Amino acid sequence: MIIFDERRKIVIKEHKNLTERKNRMLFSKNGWFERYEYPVITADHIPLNWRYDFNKETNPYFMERLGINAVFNSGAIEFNGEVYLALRVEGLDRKSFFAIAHSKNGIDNFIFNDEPVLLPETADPDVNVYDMRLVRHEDGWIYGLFCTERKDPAAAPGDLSSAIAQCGICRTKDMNHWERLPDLISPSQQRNVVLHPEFVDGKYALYTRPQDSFIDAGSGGGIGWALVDSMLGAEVESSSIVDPRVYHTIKESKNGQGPAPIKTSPGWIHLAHGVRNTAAGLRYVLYLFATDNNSPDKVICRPGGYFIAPEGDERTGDVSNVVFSNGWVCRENGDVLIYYASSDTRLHVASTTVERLKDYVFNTPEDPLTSHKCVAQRINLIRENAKAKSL
Ligand code: M1P
Repeated sequence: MIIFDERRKIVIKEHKNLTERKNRMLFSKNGWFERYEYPVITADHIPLNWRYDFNKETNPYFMERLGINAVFNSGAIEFNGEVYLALRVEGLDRKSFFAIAHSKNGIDNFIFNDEPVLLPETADPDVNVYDMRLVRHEDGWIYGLFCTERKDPAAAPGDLSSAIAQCGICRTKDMNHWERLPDLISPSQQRNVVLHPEFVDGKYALYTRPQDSFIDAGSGGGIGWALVDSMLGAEVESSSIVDPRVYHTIKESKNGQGPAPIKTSPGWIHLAHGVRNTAAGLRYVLYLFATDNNSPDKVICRPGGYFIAPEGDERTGDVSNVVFSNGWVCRENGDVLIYYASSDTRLHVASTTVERLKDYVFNTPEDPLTSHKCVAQRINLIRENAKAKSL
């Protein structure tokens, strides 16, 4: 019993220190956004009663019974004046689920709902669910679109990896009770499906990411766009490409819409992830682009290169060299909090403002696609700087 009491005391104290720790903004060299000293949520932040058995009789060594492996790709929304996250929490058993946590400043002191989300199932139960995008739609509901994964029924005997990815849909009014709607019907597998917050031509609009197989985008050309009549049985009948994959860029292998875009006066600002292949495996970075306010599927500006790439400790984890984002929040005063995960392991926040995002998006030159043109672009900057008095 001594072990139970001693360990319990230490574990509780350490958890309190971690979850009540203030976060600190770091200086930004590029000026686009600020990183923070600590990740906002890690596996260690998960409430202790979700992991330990607190009964002395059944757990004399005060052991963890249901450990957590990682907390990463999280949806985000402002609700009742606070930032709410729909966290992707992964148990040691590799199954992901959603947990809701909220914070006043969105930077630290997140408080978890009492229990994780027990997402209702459809007639075809999900094996794994992850990467929820939260969107307050103008129809009055908060939607959560996520990836639902099931074993591929056509997999050859012995193939225990092939899976089918599709978009699951749920909605809520209070961030506590979730109604499950039918999964998206689509001619191809889908991941990274995001609901646009406004009706377009009287229809619900979806950013899609058609893919030929579970991992490879294959002939899936990039971030897609589809209009559907209803979210109660949404079906993609035809789609077009908003932002294509491009040879020898940061989005050569795959890309995908991050959270829903933010509406600004020159256009919708989008955050997306781009993937390229390397000898060390896939590298995921985040990039921005803008689309027309009246036609959110028409790109009007494409700053070249990445906006956030994994840095320092972010570069290592379960799936190294990855940053991924499916949540950001634009607050009333124009502050923007970007929730990005590193290496499928932990969740970070970066802060910026709508004004800075607009400056970045509309003033960063587009990728000219060849080394020669990139050098010409840089020489132009150098020569303009020679005329500037501040160098
Ligand atoms: O492991 C990196 C990411 O891989 C997938 O993203 P995408 O479908 O674009 O390749 C997702 O499984 C994502 O959750 C994960 O972070």
